Amino acid sequence: MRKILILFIFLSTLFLLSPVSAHGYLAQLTINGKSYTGNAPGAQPTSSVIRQVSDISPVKGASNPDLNCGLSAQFAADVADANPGDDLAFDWRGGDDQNWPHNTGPMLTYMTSCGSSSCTTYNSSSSKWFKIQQVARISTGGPWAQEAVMEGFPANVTLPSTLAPGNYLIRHEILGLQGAVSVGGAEFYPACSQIKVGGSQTGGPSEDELVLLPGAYSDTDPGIYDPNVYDPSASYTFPGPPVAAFAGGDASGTSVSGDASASASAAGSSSTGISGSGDFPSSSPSSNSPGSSGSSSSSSSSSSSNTQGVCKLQRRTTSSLASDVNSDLSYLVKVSNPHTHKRRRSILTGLFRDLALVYRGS
Ligand SMILES: [Cu+2]
Repeated sequence: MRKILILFIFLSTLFLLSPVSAHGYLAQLTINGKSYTGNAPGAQPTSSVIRQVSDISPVKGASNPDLNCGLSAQFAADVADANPGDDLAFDWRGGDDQNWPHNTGPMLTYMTSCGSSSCTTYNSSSSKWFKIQQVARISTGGPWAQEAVMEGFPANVTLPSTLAPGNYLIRHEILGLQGAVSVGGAEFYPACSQIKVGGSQTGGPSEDELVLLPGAYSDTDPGIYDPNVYDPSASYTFPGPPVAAFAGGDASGTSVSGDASASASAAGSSSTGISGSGDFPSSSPSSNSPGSSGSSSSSSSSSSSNTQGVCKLQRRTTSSLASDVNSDLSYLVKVSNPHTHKRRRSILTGLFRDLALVYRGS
């Protein structure tokens, strides 16, 4: 009987721990069919347009400096060419190239101007960002658009059709709200890509649509601390500023096409072409001091290192637990990767049922 109890405790622990260690990163960006590969966290960096982050773990805390572009984000060597109205596809992956592990929470897209020179050495830590798109549940009571990313589809975003030419960072962000029923439970996954927009449009945000990141969010914002996150009929309030008017305004946050199981193509495409107000800041922010050599990595806060420490600890705990288990259970470890939650859940449910029968029968 004691053996069964120990087994039961192990299984419960594995079940509780492993989703926590399931995180990920932006592995690829595709612009009008042309793909740019990102560097996995920790990998020797190769030329990319996606700024490499140091770990697949999330940024924790709305005021964490790494909210800017991800954990200790580094400058990338390349820039991707794009044009107003282009379709972008953000392909997020879990660690070990598994599917993205989460399906709860919105996805938001911001941009900022790198000024007159290329984004390759642009420090965005004090930059002013504007929002061009945001998606939540695909319909009232329906799944989150993020669900499609979990199923292996990229998240689709369309550049505003009137976007003025220039050097931009595009910041695609997934919010993991699976723990958002507690204050501080939200997981932030921002990823910055360096693009150069061509054309001769004149659109841009107005001054009051610009925000700092961190700065635009608070840990107690209704869309970040959300006790009703698992209630499908509950309304959701996006954090941060509204979608910039020239990018379609708030309408782009709710107009979605297709269901999440078929495509993550949520909104984006709804840039309505409202002509820009023309007061988009054309010079780079004064805080972007020419001598600043580091990216946001220099401002990596202790809280983010703690976050990574905790995540690594959790991974270690899970794997050492796994190595302790007897060989009969080794297949459980094999299916404990992030994108087989459902399958593992049903296997575990079956095992629990069997254990309960054994228990009752003994
Ligand atoms: Cu995660």
